[in-house]
Amino acid sequence: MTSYKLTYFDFDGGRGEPIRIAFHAAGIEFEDIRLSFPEFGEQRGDMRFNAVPVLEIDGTAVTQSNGLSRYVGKLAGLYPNDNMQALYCDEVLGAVEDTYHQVIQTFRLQGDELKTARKKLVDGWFTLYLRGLEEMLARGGGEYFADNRLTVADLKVFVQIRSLISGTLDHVPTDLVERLAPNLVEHQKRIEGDPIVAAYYSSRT
Ligand SMILES: N[C@@H](CCC(=O)N[C@@H](CS)C(=O)NCC(=O)O)C(=O)O
Repeated sequence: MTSYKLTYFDFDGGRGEPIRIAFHAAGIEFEDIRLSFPEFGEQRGDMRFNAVPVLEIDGTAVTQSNGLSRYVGKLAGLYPNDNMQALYCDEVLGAVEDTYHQVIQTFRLQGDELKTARKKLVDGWFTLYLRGLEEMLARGGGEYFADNRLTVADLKVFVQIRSLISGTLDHVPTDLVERLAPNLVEHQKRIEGDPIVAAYYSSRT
């Protein structure tokens, strides 16, 4: 039997979370290594690109969250077979990834510098991004981003919108998504209530 070991931070979000949900959906056991920030600091030097997530498949390490989401998504039946639908799915994964890059640039800032950078992000990239995502959701039929069903694209967006709504990012208003892209709030609730996703979180409690 293939062994899987996923290493990511110890929180239910970010780049690692869609991969965990997809593993659960596939019914595949995996070692869920959750590092605290100090633990990551001790180990990052040994990791390719000094970053997580890292998936070890039978001991071979593989990085890059979107590729990992696609790989586990295929095992779970959460990735489209149709080329066009797969392209839609990939477009969404890439867009969310762009957002992580934008947000991370503000992580080390403090005080007024942080406030100014986050305001710029809200008025600039987030506005563009949320509208773009809504457009892609409409293209997919309004309920899912691709293939008219749950795919890893929905998981990736769900995790990020949940984080935006929850207010974990200082100076990003919690009603931003509701104001700019209300259909994404509906989507977030739909995915949270999806039996696969709900079962995953029940298994965590
Ligand atoms: N392109 C990579 C980016 C990985 C990445 O930057 N991961 C972040 C966590 S979400 C990280 O490990 N940051 C730690 C650091 O930069 O020191 C991916 O998609 O997996």
